[in-house]
Amino acid sequence: MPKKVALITGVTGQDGAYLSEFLLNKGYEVHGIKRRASQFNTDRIDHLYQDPHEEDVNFILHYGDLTDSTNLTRIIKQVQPDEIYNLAAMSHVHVSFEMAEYTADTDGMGALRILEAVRLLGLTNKTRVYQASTSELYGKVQEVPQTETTPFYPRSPYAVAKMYAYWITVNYREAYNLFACNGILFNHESPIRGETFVTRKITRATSKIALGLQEKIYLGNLDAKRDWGHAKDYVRVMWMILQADEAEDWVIATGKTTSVRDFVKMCFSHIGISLEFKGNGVSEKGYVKACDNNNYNLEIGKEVVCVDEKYYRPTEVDLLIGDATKAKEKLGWEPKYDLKNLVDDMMSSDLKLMKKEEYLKAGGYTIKNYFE
Ligand code: NDP
Ligand code: GDR
Repeated sequence: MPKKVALITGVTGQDGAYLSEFLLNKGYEVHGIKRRASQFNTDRIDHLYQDPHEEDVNFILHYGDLTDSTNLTRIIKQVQPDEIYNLAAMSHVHVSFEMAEYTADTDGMGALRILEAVRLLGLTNKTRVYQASTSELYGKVQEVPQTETTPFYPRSPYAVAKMYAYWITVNYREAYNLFACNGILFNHESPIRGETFVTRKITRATSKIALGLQEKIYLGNLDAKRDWGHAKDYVRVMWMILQADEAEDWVIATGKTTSVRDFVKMCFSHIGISLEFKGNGVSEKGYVKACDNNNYNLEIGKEVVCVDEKYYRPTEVDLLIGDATKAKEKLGWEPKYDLKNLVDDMMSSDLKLMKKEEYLKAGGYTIKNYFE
């Protein structure tokens, strides 16, 4: 059997890294598109790197960008993929309000550029396309839990761009019989989640506060509720979606929702510290209520969480909770991680990282050394 060939856009991101590992383990030849950057941006996939001078190389990187259709067309022509996973995106909802046009170009038009390249290259019968759609499409709450039939009401430039990508994927499926699917994935996190998404921001800060490297964390809306799963569970289902008999759209979620405030409490509780919150809105604060861990010397009553309204969004998505019944019944997908396991995984990893930082700081190694 010849090896299956996959092309992943956004290979340097959280999902791109886990998906690459997953597909390589399945025996795929994996091609990834990475952006040129002034510094190495491949931390998440460095462990998968294979020297191109060796024989039988199965992990191959190409420079590219979703805003450049000639580049995308050339890579797809060269790679002749059986499966394309379009994961690349300007994926930060808050930042999309600052970079609305770029977000539309990358997240919306980028999907069209991929689909159109597949069509123009005559690959519609060969290549299957996965589009990284999102629970942000639901936006303003219409119904809960959200399913494949819940109406969309996007609440950010990011979500509006992703809505175009969603429908153009459906349209290419219907118009050209292309095997193109949307995975409507709810939030999924991991130890390699980007540091400015709220879960990772919290696990990093909790670890730093516990080790005395940081005083407190500033957050935005503590009332927002999200359905958080583990990225490892979610990349597995991306692959399952493209192995299905029919091209369809799928909701992927855990079915449980948790507020940002409770997520903070869970992270502190992982290290034996309980918090209490007082006040509301911008004046709400989180204090240490009890500390049952002798390794961490946090005094009772210490203020560790504050609200800064600069993290509020012009329009917010208040409540996401997904119903993945269709994927469970038709694809046989089941998540292996629950929220507690996710918190444990992220906290253990960030505690290790921050201990390394503490060690380097104690030894006098800081970024300032470069400029002295
Ligand atoms: P990340 O932000 O971690 O990764 C995004 C990837 O896209 C990075 O590799 C980034 O490159 C790349 N990228 C950004 N802009 C461009 C561009 N113009 N051209 C080419 N590549 C680009 O996102 P995730 O891994 O978390 O998410 C993967 C996809 O799934 C995204 O499309 C996201 O919108 C979507 N999604 C994510 C969910 C989640 O909870 N994680 C939930 C639902 C959908 P670089 O490393 O150089 O920045
Ligand atoms: P989200 O993730 O917007 O759901 O998009 P994020 O972690 O950024 O925000 C989740 C919720 O937390 C609230 N929040 C904060 N968010 C951030 N980033 N920083 C803060 O300090 C903070 N304080 C409170 C937010 O207001 C929000 O309600 C993610 C991305 O991965 C998208 O690409 C993906 O499509 C969706 O998940 C599903």
